[in-house]
Amino acid sequence: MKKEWQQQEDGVYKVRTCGWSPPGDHPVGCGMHLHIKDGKLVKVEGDPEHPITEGRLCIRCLSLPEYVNHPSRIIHPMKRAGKKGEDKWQRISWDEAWDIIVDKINYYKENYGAESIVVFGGTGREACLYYYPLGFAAIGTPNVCYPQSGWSCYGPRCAITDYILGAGYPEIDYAGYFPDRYDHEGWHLPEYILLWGKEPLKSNPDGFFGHSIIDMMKRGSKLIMVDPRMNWLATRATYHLQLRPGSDTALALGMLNVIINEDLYDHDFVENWCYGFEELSERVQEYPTDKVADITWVKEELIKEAARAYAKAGNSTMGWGLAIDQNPNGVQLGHALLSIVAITGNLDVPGGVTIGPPASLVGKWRVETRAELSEELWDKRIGAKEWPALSTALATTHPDETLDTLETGKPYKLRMGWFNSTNFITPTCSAAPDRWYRALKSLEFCVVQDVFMTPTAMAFADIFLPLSSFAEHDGIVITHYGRNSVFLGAMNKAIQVGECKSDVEMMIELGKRTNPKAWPFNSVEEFFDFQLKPELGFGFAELKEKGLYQPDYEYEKFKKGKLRADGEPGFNTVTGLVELCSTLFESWGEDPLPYFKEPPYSPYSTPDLYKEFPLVLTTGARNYASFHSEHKHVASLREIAPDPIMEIHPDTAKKLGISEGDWVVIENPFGKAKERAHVTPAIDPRVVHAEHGWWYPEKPADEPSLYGVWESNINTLIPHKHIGKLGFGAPFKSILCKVYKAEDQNFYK
Ligand SMILES: Nc1nc2c(c(=O)[nH]1)N[C@H]1C(S)=C(S)[C@@H](COP(=O)(O)OP(=O)(O)OC[C@H]3O[C@@H](n4cnc5c(=O)[nH]c(N)nc54)[C@H](O)[C@@H]3O)O[C@H]1N2
Ligand SMILES: Nc1nc2c(c(=O)[nH]1)N[C@H]1C(S)=C(S)[C@@H](COP(=O)(O)OP(=O)(O)OC[C@H]3O[C@@H](n4cnc5c(=O)[nH]c(N)nc54)[C@H](O)[C@@H]3O)O[C@H]1N2
Ligand SMILES: [Mo]
Repeated sequence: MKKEWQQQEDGVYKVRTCGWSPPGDHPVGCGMHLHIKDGKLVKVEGDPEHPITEGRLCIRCLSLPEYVNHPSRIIHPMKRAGKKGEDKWQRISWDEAWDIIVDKINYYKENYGAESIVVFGGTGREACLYYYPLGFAAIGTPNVCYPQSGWSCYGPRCAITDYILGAGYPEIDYAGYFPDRYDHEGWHLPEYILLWGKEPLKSNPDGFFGHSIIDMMKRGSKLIMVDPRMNWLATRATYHLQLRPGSDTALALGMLNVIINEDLYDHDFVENWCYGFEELSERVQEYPTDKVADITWVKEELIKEAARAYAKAGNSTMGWGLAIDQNPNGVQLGHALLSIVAITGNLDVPGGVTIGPPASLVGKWRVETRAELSEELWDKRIGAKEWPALSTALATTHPDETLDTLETGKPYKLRMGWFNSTNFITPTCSAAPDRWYRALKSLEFCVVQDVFMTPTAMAFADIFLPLSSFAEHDGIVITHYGRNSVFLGAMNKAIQVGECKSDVEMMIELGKRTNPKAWPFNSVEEFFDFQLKPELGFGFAELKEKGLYQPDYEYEKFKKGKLRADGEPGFNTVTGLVELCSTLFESWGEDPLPYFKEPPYSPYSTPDLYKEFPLVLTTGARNYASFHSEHKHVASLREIAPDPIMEIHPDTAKKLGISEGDWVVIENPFGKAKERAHVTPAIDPRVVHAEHGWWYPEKPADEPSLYGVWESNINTLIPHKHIGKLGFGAPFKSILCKVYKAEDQNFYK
């Protein structure tokens, strides 16, 4: 029977869907039609009726048929048939795979306790909703690990928001909640959009559809960009504050200095809804704009003008990006940015910054499954006691402590690993991947779920479980992982490739074998009904018919008692107010007010090292053609981005004898990586930028090559455990390095 979301035309079967992963993506839920012919995905087209993306798609979705039909995909379960690190595998059945895995889980639980098993998961792909229950309720371990040093993605921003605002993830108000979008009555166009360390055109981060920025620019919004690199948006910005990487907190405090001293703040909001304004006012006196200009390399007048423009506007919004998280001083930065938004009266108002309710929509089940673990077992979670600020907000281990545990066997030895959605010895989800690589060798038995063979799977997997792409499975997309979701979308299965299964299918199948009472679902539909019905009153079949569901938004929730569990007006914090001065930070031994601290390695914190390593390195700004380590084997995407690119200013390049396209070595005392120089005035002469995520599927698979994973491994330059006092943030976006032309220019020989 023809459904609303399926159509038949000229032998082509079209399925309407909202994408998530794999291949990697954050939950943007881009609307598209998958064209299926003879059981094969042949084409992808944007869905013009999708209220957010309106038919627009990026090249990663457009090239999905190449990814899905790729000859090197692994489409059956496999077990290792040689030594670890050797490219020898044997095809097995799902039943055999589950038998081996369940035997091993039982063996480690009985002999060493469930805590000897660790589940690793990567960024906010669909899998990130499910690796917690996979660990807590199917495997039964408290150790679920997001291995990026300092948990440096999204988690810090969410935790800061929980502690300072008691609310769900703050996002630019782009009218995403409303079916009539920008025409919605009561919605206002933001006059200024402040984008801080975020480039949403390329990244669509955390479920925010980046081209909404363009939509709003077309309607008249102006931009303030805070970014050490010139990019497309910065060229169109009214103000571009091209700061020294890692000096951000000083800049934010300098802007607060202007806003407070020039009396540009919203008195009503500050008096009624903020705690600690006096203390904050005193603190910002330590950051006059001349001093801040010296620290940040941004002209004093520009800092003043941008702060004034933002504060004086009728309403302004703010998008904060990864540069907040990847900074050991990032908690203070996030605190300062939320303070700017709050005291200028831009919180939870039309065209300002939206905030979600404290409890997330649908996604909260993932963390609640920890009720399956005894208190005694939960107490064994690695690093939880040592890092309470991190472990209160996030249900994982502390990433850096997890590496220490692997290296030392303390407080206990980890023996089994499950890699759910991370390929983290490539320069992705870890600092010091060379150390992780050596330490992970101590794991006796590992399971990897993935679509393709990766360096991580090649090095560690004993069992490889083949994963289906989003074209091949049912699912739900929840923007912002449920914390401030503008919509929920249906992912509709259109095809089956080999014996591949989704994360949800695998999790349920394993759970049924290991802990059946927690997994009563007889189908994925039943599972999604269980997720949706209590919150929304409708199930998965209805979501499929609708295509997507927008929940609407209520502004000024803090005035109406809609943010607190007790129904009182205010915010869900200790004081009931926006905590400009944080009672929780103080209770954890941290300064309750934002302050600037130099990056651990910088021209000013390590001047001697700076003499030998005279460039500030920032890494990982996104490009359209890949998602972290993914897509390197998709030929048409590789044609767009064939090599790892580092950016260097023409003056610096000239001094170093480097020309456009040269292979160069980027080096510091921790490690080195080879990338290709792009000589560009878009970057400050004192700063370089290098891409992350590079490996080479075309290079030898066997160890020691592991697909050339060590050749361009930029994360070997990022040291382990240089994290903030509360356990968050690491210097991925600001470290020192030197750069020289590589002796061997024939990289792909
Ligand atoms: N130097 C530097 N390093 C960085 C960054 C940076 O800016 N600079 N950014 C960091 C950030 S923010 C992050 S979040 C990390 C990301 O790091 P990771 O999330 O570890 O990224 P990948 O290495 O791409 O690993 C993802 C693996 O999961 C597979 N996969 C894709 N989709 C799915 C799915 O739905 N389910 C499952 N089970 N698997 C899937 C992919 O094929 C891939 O092999 O990288 C970090 N690394
Ligand atoms: N195409 C694609 N999209 C992705 C990803 C991907 O790999 N590919 N990864 C996803 C993931 S996991 C994440 S977390 C998001 C991240 O997405 P974003 O939050 O947008 O972060 P980035 O792209 O890392 O960097 C954004 C900007 O920060 C600037 N920047 C660098 N250092 C600093 C600094 O010290 N201070 C400031 N203020 N700015 C700095 C960079 O120049 C860049 O323009 O993207 C997601 N989307
Ligand atoms: Mo991320």
